[in-house]
Amino acid sequence: MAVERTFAIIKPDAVKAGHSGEILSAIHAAGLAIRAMRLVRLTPRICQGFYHEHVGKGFYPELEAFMTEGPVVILCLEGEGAILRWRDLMGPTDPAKAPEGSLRKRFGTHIGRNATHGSDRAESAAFEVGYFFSQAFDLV
Ligand code: DAT
Ligand code: MG
Repeated sequence: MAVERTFAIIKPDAVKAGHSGEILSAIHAAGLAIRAMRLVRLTPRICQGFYHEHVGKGFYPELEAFMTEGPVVILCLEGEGAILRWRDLMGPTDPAKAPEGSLRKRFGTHIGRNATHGSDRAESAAFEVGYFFSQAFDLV
């Protein structure tokens, strides 16, 4: 399996509830390396660009309101098969369907407030890492 980079967010619900440390611990325990990390507050415009594939869907206004309601931790993670491994650690989109021990089961409350984000494939990982982080200054 190839070494990959993926993009992750600790969403506003998890940051506000004080779960950032436990989520970072899970990243370390899984052997994923942190290549960039920053606490930021998304604006509606930044959120629209990031979630461009979802703009116009019925749930998008709720998604934008949630993602801009407070600070988030943005991360670039790296490791063997990092894209799928981070998705597996998070669990599925809906916390109600997530397995015991997964991050969305532990820290999410429902599909609209699900604690974490992870890129779903190589193309979105490349776009999302580049959307938030600069190769020259942020990625170590
Ligand atoms: P994922 O975050 O698992 O990649 P996605 O890309 O389909 O899921 O959707 C992005 C986010 O939008 C998701 O984390 C939560 C929100 N969302 C998706 N479907 C939703 C729905 N039916 N109702 C409310 N929010 C939804
Ligand atoms: Mg997605």
